[in-house]
Amino acid sequence: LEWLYSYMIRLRLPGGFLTPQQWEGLHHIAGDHSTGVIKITTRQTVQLHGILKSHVKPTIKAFNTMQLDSIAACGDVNRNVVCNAHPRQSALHEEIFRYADKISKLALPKTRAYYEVWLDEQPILNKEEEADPLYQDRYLPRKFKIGIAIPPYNDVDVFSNDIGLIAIVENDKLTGFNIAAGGGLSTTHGNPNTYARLATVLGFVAGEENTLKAVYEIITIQRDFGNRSDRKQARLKYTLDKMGVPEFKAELEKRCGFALEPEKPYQFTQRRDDYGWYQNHEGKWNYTVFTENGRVLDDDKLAIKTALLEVAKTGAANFRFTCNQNVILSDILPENRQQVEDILIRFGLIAHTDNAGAVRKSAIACVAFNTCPLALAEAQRYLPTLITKLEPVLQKHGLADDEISLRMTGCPNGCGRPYAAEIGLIGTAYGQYNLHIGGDRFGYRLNKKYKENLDEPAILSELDNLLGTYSQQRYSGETFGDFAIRNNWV
Ligand code: SRM
Ligand code: SF4
Repeated sequence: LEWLYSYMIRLRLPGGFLTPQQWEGLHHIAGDHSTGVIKITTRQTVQLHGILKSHVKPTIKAFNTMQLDSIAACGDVNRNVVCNAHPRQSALHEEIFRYADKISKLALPKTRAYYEVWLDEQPILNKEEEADPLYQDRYLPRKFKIGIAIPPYNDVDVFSNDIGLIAIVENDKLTGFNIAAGGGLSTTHGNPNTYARLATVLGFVAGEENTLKAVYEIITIQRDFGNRSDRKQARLKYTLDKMGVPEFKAELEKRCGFALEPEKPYQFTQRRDDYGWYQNHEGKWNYTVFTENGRVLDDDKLAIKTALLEVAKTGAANFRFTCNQNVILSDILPENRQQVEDILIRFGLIAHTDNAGAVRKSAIACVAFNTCPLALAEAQRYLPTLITKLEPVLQKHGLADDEISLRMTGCPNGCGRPYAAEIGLIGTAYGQYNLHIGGDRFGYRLNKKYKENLDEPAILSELDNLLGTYSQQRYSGETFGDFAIRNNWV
């Protein structure tokens, strides 16, 4: 007898896009092979949990019939490439969004092992044909992440990536990208050599060819210089800090064969999702559904999973996932909007999205218990309850409509990017969290630890005090994170 092993499968979805047919297929695969819950992740893709060992191959095969794969969604390789999700964010959205796919392909491992192991492809015996110019025979020292942002929107949290590309649009044309390197959020409790870091902007790169070259060569620098003996020091952020930014940049320019131009001006003014209906420049409609912590399931209050299936069956909307763990029903022709809206109304999704509070709609929680083996505390199963208890506090202080970013993780790995939130709750033990404050609202500044090992009453009481002072003493328009810094709380 063998243990009853069960697995999680995460899809590679550059830019987080599925056709309605693919969503319908995903719905059924989730039902046939997993717990049935479709989880939208903080990197704009979906994962399924509880896939029993005997179901792994059928699941991967079923995805393959829909042109979907999970290659490099985990492991010491470049991960899912994220890009601003909402098509209305720029007339150039489609052009910029396509970079996610180009970069994903550029950094995809060349080995056919996935096809051989899971899809019964016949192995190629000639080793030379398998040589991978990027990963060679050793992959990367650690996972590697790339994000693309279109200012003023930073829903991808661009600076938390190993490489962040910031699209620069001049005279309605995409001229290139500011390129940032060295973002990464994970820390380890009790290990002072680990730290969260936001990416440093190195400069501007014009045109597609040079952009892809620069991305590629940053990966090769990490491949060649990254720490391969200590996994806690192996991310690009440590490589960059060890080399120093000037030396890193010089090495990059040497490998690229061109110099980076000085960074171009840009500004981020929004990180949360645009909920509800928005039309893009072509007149197509998009509806962002509030999907709390990315969990798509039917429960006794809301049949969100069935509702999304109904929408998919109309064929009228694509499905785009956001790094805030929501789904956008997108690219809907004006003549099809009513049909989709009728479904959303019938299943209560519009009321659900409209009625959720501002903090709840800006919040993120990682998976944590009961599937994450690294969890020390609850996150997605608990944050909704905590917010329900926090809402009267916000109400009391007149802050019910303040979109304060609140993020929770079950451990310091930072999968819900809590270090880049105005309020971060980072699990230390069951029911206990470190409270971080002082991050900014748009992803430019990390927060800092304010109090350690708080349980629920302590979290609520601390936040009651802090929010009370903020509501009384803030300048007009000042955010909670900025106020915390001005007040020297951290
Ligand atoms: Fe993560 C490991 C879930 C985004 C930093 N992450 C894990 C694992 C696979 C646990 C494990 O290694 O056994 C978690 C699976 C839990 C489960 O039961 O499903 C897990 N990470 C997630 C997701 C699903 C959280 C979510 O609720 O959405 C996100 C999936 C993203 C995706 O689609 O690819 C997720 N993880 C992140 C992010 C945020 C981001 O990338 O924007 C981070 C922080 C950014 C960064 O990488 O610095 C993150 N995850 C980690 C780390 C720490 C990495 C490090 O540098 O040390 C680990 C642990 C590790 O790699 O050793 C980890
Ligand atoms: Fe698991 Fe920790 Fe990531 Fe949460 S932050 S999903 S607990 S590894």
